[in-house]
Amino acid sequence: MKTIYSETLYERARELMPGGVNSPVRAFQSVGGIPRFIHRAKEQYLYDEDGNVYIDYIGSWGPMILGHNPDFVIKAVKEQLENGLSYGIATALEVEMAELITQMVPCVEMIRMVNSGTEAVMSAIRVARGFTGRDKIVKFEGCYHGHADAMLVKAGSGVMTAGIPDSSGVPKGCTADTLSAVYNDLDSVEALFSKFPNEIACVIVEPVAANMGVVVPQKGFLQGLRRICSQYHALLIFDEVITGFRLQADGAVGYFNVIPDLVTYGKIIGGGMPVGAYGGKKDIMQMVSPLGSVYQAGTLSGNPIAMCAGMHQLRYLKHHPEVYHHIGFLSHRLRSGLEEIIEHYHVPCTVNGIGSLTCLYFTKEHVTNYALAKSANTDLFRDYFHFMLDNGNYFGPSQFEAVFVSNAHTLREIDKTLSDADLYFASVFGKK
Ligand code: KE4
Repeated sequence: MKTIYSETLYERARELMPGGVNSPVRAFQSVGGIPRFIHRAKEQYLYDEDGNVYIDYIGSWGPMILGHNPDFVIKAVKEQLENGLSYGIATALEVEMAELITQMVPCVEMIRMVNSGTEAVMSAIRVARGFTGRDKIVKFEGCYHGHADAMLVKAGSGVMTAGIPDSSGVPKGCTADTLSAVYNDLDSVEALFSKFPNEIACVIVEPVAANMGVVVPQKGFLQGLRRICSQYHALLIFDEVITGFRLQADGAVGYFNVIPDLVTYGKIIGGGMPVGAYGGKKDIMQMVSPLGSVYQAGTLSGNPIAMCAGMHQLRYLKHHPEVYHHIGFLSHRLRSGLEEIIEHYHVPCTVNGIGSLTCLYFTKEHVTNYALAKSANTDLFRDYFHFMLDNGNYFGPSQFEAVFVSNAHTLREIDKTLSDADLYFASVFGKK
């Protein structure tokens, strides 16, 4: 595959940006090789600067649930552009967006728009601390909640990919109140509450842990977190930056039927534009400035172009539940096809997934938490990743990221990807 333009761009980029990228996972650090610089995207396909075409299994890490550039979203954004890019003043679009999200997820009674998932989580944590008057927070090893200081403790995603369980530059004081528990292990949560019964402001959890690959909550896990938080008067925060509006229209809240006190969003609600949000029970959200004493602000929060793109995508999801059937069906096909292949060639892999989120782990272990995810053979993953990339399948360049399927994908792409995977495993593990 020709990659000369990507190589040239990467050389220039590395002189100007740390690692040549604006977000670490894009740098191919754990898989090596040249990141393919994308020129454009449409529906389920990416087109790089060298003219290569790829099936997109990254989808901008979740936002592009309908595929790239749905015509109706682009049309609406083009029209909105004529009205201006940003005002820093209240708009009807923000009211309509707030009405839409609170209608789609009724436990979100009040919401605040921000500009990223990180900002949403950072703000929700501050609100939980302000509302409870407590300082400690509980997160789970391997879960990633953005790069706010307090969250960079045994985080997932790029932090896990880089193998740095914590980050330098984060003063001890910033993480002193961040307690880590083990995903799918309620005892590890109970132990923290027994030790600090009146000091924990909140438990924040990815309802599906999609930043250490894809780890699905075991039966009763989320319900258990709800029970423990209620028992100790701590808030339960669902970080739905990935699962929100992806598992189904009302996200993990509806899918698992567990009601958190606060929910954070990102990705899908921006339709590809920089958007995050946090919301929940009105009495909690009324803590937020200018109404309450918890300060939070943002120049471009509720930006009209971002609201327009996000709202049109959300409206489509609200009125077309068949999207979830389609992306779930294709993802199930991908997972069962991969399982058939790894079984046939006796490959040391397992497949996790739920809805349109999938992960092929290069370990025989059934991955239910961070320690098991870390047992994956990242060298094997690297070899598989490049074979698939060179054959036109653009997966996330890390064993610890999810595979995203969009409504634009069809059986044709899934079957092509499976046939490429079959070729790879046959070449490495022997003929069928
Ligand atoms: P952002 O600040 O990147 O918009 O959102 C942070 C965040 C918060 N919570 C969850 C559950 C998330 O998955 C994320 C960000 N996800 C990663 C993908 N694993 C973003 C990709 C990247 O860092 O480039």
